[in-house]
Amino acid sequence: MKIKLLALAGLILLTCSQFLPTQAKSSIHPSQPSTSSTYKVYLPLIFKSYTPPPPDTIPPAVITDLNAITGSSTGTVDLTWTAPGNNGNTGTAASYLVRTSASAILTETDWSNATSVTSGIPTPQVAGSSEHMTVNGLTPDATYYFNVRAQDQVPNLGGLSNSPSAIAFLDTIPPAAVTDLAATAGASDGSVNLTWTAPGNDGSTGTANSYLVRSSSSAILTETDWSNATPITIGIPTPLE
Ligand SMILES: [Ca+2]
Ligand SMILES: [Ca+2]
Repeated sequence: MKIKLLALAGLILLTCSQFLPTQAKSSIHPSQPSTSSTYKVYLPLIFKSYTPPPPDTIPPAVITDLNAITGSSTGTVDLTWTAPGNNGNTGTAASYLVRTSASAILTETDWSNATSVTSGIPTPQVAGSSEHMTVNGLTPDATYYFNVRAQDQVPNLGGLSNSPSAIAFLDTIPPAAVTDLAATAGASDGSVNLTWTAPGNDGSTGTANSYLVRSSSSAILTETDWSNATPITIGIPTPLE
């Protein structure tokens, strides 16, 4: 197709050149000697008017489906919403602003008084996409309200979203009890080796945060025994999975 078009363009050029004045022919075929003492070159003049694009005055659309649910790790809430666009619901916004408060964020004054969420905010996807983020560092078991609005590159700021609430995740499930603790004489004077199987964060699932180890001259079988035992502070490993 490209070769055919080139051939056609060449044919038109040759055909047209038959009707051009001699000087013009010379400009098309510079290898041919000019018949005139004055060599004129005819240059096509292209008048190109430049109109700057109109300024962007259209903000992203209001987010109307913000959803907040309790997260899955300590002090978190998960937010989801549908991405607005750069202009209403068209295109892609430049960034999101997320704020949280102990009460609903329904007015610009509420927004001004709310706390900015600064980490975990996603980069906007094209309008209509599903957005998700986890808000971290919240007080477990406390209720938080949220508001998310988008802005474009100008920035034109979108309006306030709906303001749902959720309770920050509180972990109420302790690690499982260690049931296979074994103690053997250590290799050096005054040392004992302890071995056990790691429990999880929730029962036997996940990874615990830390271990507490205590010793006593008698068996530690009850919470009272535990209270009276001596904490060991050196050599305690970080829990494994
Ligand atoms: Ca815009
Ligand atoms: Ca847990």
